[in-house]
Amino acid sequence: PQAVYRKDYKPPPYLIERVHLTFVLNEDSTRVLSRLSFKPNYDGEAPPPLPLDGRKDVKLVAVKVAGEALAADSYELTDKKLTLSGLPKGAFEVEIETEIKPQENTSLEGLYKSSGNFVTQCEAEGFRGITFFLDRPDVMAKYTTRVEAAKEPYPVLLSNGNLLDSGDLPDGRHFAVWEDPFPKPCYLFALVAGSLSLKEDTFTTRSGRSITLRIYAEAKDIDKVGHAMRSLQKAMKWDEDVFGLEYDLDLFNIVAVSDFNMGAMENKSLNIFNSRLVIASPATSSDLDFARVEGVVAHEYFHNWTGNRVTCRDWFQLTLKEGLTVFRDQEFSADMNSRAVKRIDDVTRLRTAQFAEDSGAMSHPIRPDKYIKMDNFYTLTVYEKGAEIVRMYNTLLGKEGFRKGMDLYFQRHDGQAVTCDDFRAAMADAKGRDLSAFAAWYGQAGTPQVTVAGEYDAAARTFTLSASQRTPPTPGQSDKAPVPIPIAVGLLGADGQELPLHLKGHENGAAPTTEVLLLEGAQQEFVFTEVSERPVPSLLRGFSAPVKLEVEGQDEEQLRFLLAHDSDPFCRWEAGQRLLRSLLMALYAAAADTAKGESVEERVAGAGGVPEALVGALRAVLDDPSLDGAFVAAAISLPSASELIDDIPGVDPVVLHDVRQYVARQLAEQLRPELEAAVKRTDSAPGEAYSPDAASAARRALKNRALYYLGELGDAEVGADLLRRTREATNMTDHIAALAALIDHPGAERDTALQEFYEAWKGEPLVLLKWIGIQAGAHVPGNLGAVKGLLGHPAFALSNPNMCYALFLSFLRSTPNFHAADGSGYAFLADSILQVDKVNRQVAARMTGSSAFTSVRKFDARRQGLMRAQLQRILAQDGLSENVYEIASSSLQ
Ligand code: HT7
Ligand code: ZN
Repeated sequence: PQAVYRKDYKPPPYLIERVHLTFVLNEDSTRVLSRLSFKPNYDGEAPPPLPLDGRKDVKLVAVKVAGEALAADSYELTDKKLTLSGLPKGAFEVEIETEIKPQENTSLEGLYKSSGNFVTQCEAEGFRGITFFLDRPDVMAKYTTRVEAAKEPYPVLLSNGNLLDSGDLPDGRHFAVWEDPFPKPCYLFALVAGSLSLKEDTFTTRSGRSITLRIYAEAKDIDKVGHAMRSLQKAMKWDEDVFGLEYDLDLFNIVAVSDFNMGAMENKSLNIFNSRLVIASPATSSDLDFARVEGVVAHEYFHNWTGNRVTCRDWFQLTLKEGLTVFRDQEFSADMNSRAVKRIDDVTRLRTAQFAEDSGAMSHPIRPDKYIKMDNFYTLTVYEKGAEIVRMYNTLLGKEGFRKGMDLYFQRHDGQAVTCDDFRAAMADAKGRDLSAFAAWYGQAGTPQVTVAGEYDAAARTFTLSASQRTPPTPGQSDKAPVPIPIAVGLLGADGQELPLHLKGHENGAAPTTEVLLLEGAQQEFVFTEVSERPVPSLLRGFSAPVKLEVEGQDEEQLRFLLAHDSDPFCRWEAGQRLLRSLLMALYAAAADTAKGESVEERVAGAGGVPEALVGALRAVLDDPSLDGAFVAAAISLPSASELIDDIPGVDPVVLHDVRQYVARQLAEQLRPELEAAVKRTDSAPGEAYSPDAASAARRALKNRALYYLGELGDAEVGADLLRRTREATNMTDHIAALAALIDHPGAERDTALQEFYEAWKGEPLVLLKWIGIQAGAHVPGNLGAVKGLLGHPAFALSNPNMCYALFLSFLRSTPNFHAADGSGYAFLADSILQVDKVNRQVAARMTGSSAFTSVRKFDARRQGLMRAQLQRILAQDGLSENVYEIASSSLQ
């Protein structure tokens, strides 16, 4: 397979101004007629050849240039290109007729069928699976789309923009013509034809225009789209209030489909969603589902400006739209719910999954330098780390400065396809600030490690922070330069109060309680003056940069102090996490030393187990009724194994898992009265109506975290209580949490709860995803047989991405089974990747990329050998997709 390099970018030789498409949809095949108006974009006199992107399964029926059929020597057709030559000077029209078979398209790229409906997915390079085209985002054109289909099975015919015309045709067929007045790249093209129900509402913009909002879903789900509709309305209002951005058409459509490779797609005025991110009801959806629907509906809506009106010049710039839009959706959710808890959740995700990506075989900068399949670069790095880079501009420029930068960005680039440098320039120019050093964040992979040491000089009343940074080498990038790192800092006095800050060189009369230090070089010192007492520093407040922080001289007492007093909720939570992390690391070292006892339990207990001081600090948090329940739930949660693995060379993942379980059990035993009290305090009253609002969700978060810990006791009484809770739950959050607390404890309650869950929800595929996921992720050793059994269960379908993710990605989290010492878990994953690859290459690649296979080197020698053998087996497969090839081959290097 051929890689594409960022350095090779060249503008296209021609641009397309107008696109007229006609889709004739039929049961056996679809005809696509495309009329394209080209204009030259080349230098010189002689028209160069025009290479149009295509795919093997797109059958060329006819091609004309300027109304004339092309002679055989004027075009060349290969599996991937249709190249036209001998073209006229100046502007000209090309007409292309193709035939495709959406009903046989299981890749879910281009035009395909889902639950009997026709749908498209064109990002990143799916449009070329429909017709031959300049399938690249810097070719922006105005589209008119005519859709023709049989009326009875496909009463709804949709495309981008405004409906121009519609009517009946002979033979029970009908048509609709849509026109999109905004120029767009083809990846934002969309078409839907099917039998769908509709919920309609409106939104009045700040300039008084009434926008029609429509959500389409299968009839059985249409009563569950209210939350998505409210989320859309809130998002539209928020974008006006915060960024002054108003919706630009009179109609906004969302369509929910059940077969979709990713979460959703921001096609201009016709967003297409994975149904799991639209459909929500208290009985069938958890609080997390409600929050995700709100966040993703907003994310896709926000793309209308950040992605659609201003798009990417090339796919290497993907973070331009995704990093920025993730930042926007994070801020939206923070404003709608608890800002502190949202930040903690986002940082947890970054540290658990993105940091692992940054230190694995597929490590890449937020703006990658090369790819084989662009689909493999819709990653946590491009999205989540990209959002952190945008957040750093916000931190440095302040809210108003950032808004000015956004205004300038739109003023300069509306209607254009631009680069990450253009965005950074707008941010810099808006406030006259030099942000050129931030270029390093776009080109450098890996997570910087920052070390900070503090020194108090009582006589001089100064406190000096010495900060240094280092980024470890990543594959293909051994030398790393320093990057600019904003470190938000506060200083706490002995009474836990914040001290006023006087940063040397920054004196301007004000004495804030948080200062943002900018670490630009490899090493730097920052001096605070007028510091009246030896302070406890609160560092990296709000997680002001995506780095790993080590604080020299920070002892457990200081961390307990910060956990009890820090006014910055992120740092308060982080203090607890640091205490837990260092405990887990110490216990792992003991557990891995087989000379120290027979079992992991013995070795860990011999090392002192969980210290009383830590239990006491967590007890104080649990008992503090003034704290948000979701914050408490996060504060008593253990850091994920994947966060720890990077710091344990040659880790034995099962021993690490056992250590985490041991600590969880110890905490449950020692905090039992407080956990039970928390459950009692937060339990819903009988018959209480469910509400997804932040305060109610926070109560449930604490209750269910406490129940999880209690479940770890494996106590018969708790087991019976959990089973009762699965039966009496009035909402899915509580039902699934009780089942999750039972799932690792074999016994009658677990089996009964699983069986009853299935019986209750067997008609609801979206709910069964939870049932599949919870079983596949169970930590019960020897569970692989049960997981294999799920593959043959009537609830499971390999062709449905959601089902694959629920089963296979959950299995990856089942450490004792996935990492089983005999290699059976790895073999199962490899078999499954190969099987899925034949049906859907994007899903197979996601299964490969999300697994430990991309981090082989982090594990013990035996497991490395077992994983490598499976990667070799995958690579030896005939007909392996380029998607899986790219990830598997990088993982072996
Ligand atoms: N922009 C959307 C990306 C997307 C996608 C990419 C590759 C393959 C399938 C896909 N479906 C959607 C989603 C988003 O970030 O908003
Ligand atoms: Zn996006």
